Amino acid sequence: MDNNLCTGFDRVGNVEIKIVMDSDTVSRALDIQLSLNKESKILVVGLGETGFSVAKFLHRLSLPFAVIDSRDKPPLNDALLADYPDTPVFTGGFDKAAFDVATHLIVSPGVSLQEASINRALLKGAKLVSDIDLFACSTDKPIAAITGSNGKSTVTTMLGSMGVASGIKTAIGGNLGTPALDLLDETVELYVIELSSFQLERASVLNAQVATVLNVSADHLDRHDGIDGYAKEKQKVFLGDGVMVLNEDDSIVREMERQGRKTIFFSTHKNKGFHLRQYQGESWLMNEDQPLMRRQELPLEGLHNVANALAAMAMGGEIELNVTAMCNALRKFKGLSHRMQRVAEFRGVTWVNDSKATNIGACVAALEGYQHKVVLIAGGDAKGADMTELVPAVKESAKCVVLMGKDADVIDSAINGCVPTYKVETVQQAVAIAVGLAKEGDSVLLSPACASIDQYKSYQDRGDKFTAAVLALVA
Ligand code: UMA
Ligand code: ADP
Repeated sequence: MDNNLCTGFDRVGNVEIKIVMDSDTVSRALDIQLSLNKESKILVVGLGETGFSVAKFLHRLSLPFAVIDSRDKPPLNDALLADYPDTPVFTGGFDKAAFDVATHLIVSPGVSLQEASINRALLKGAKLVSDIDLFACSTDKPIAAITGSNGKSTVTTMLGSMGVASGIKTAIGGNLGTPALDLLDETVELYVIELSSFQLERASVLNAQVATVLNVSADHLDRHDGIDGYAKEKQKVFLGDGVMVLNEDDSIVREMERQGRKTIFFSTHKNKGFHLRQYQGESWLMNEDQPLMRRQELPLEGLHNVANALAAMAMGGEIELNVTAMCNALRKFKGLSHRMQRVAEFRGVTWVNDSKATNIGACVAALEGYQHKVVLIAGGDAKGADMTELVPAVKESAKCVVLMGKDADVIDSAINGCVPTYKVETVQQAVAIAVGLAKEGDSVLLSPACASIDQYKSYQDRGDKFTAAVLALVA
């Protein structure tokens, strides 16, 4: 990894959380902004990566806390008890008594706020806090915050590499992987943080110097109050008074513009802000009338990745990154695994792993990137989304669809015979049947439009199994 790019510290054997500002300043900020102090009865809800990072942080500030997790054996239970054996830890359910005494709940993103015990405690006056609040109170260095239904990880990584290319010590993390609190370090000059709707839902302090909502399409509707509620949570990325970077091409995002806030737009359709247009006979990424780089220099497929690059450049400009360095970083950016990743070419058929397409928006973007018809492999847990929204892109770009997982029937009903569908149990079976369906010149695209949780450990696991099956076929 580049010396200037850090994604947190080694957890085991290095439990010290480094706080950028001195402990007294941070403690004062926590007290003023979150009423969090030594008198508080803090309950850390969830003992995964986030919960453990919060525990380390609170311990460092000598703030007493207890931890609770509904699982019998939470993943970081042993690590927590090894490092802090005196911490009260409750597992195997959300014990009501622990919630009854809590004045502050620091709730991990994977835990729904609709959980009865949490809901009750909040109604009784407990304060809801997120790890992002704690993080924001602990640094005065610039934060660039990225959210959206799709493209967060790509833009976070792009912007992180632009920071490095500009010679700035840059830390990237948040929903991307390393919890924000684990990034804190006095040498860091720029934090680039990916934020999910769950993280934002429970945040009240952020004040990013620059922030974006990349796009809004149906996702996680099983955890949010419809698309409007989901979009409202996403807007919390603009807490504070920093610069807003908005997608001109997304009607929900465009409406987020606010009077009195500096706003920069990006677009792949209109000549506005950071945009794509014909210039001297070629397609160029532009900032207003300033040419930035040729589209063909961007080594990523799909118009959505041009939008991602424009968003990252718009954000980078606001934290004064060097334009040449940003363009160079983009020229070298090879994309992330499981996102439109070419796995193999076999007998004239291209196999593509887009397992990270866990919602409709991502699958539609993938399909729209093709000039020819594809064999689409889709299905899994639809998370309550309306699958009819997938149909126009399927009609346009898929010759047939191989369906798997919990909501295969839901997608099948939505497609309603407009292209042939085939049902299978596993992604390996999907590969096996797709071999016979794809002809020379076709692509087979795993872009499930669904979460993997019903059948696989993660989207990575699903993508890895797809890749292994394809490579076995080629071998
Ligand atoms: N869980 C319980 N009981 C509990 C606590 C958690 O059953 O008491 C379950 C949750 O329902 C969930 C799992 O445990 O299925 C993990 O939840 P968590 O909150 O403990 O997760 P962390 O390990 O803290 O990881 C979280 C993010 N996970 C989620 O939002 C589910 C990670 O994003 C993130 O990288 C990490 O914090 C650091 O910031 C992952 C993710 O899947 C990549 N995010 C979703 C997405 O991108 O779509 C939002
Ligand atoms: P996120 O972190 O928001 O899930 P990723 O960068 O990991 O975003 O990409 C997730 C999925 O979304 C992949 O299938 C990818 O091809 C697709 N994707 C990436 N950027 C965009 C975009 N701007 N619009 C629509 N889909 C996108």
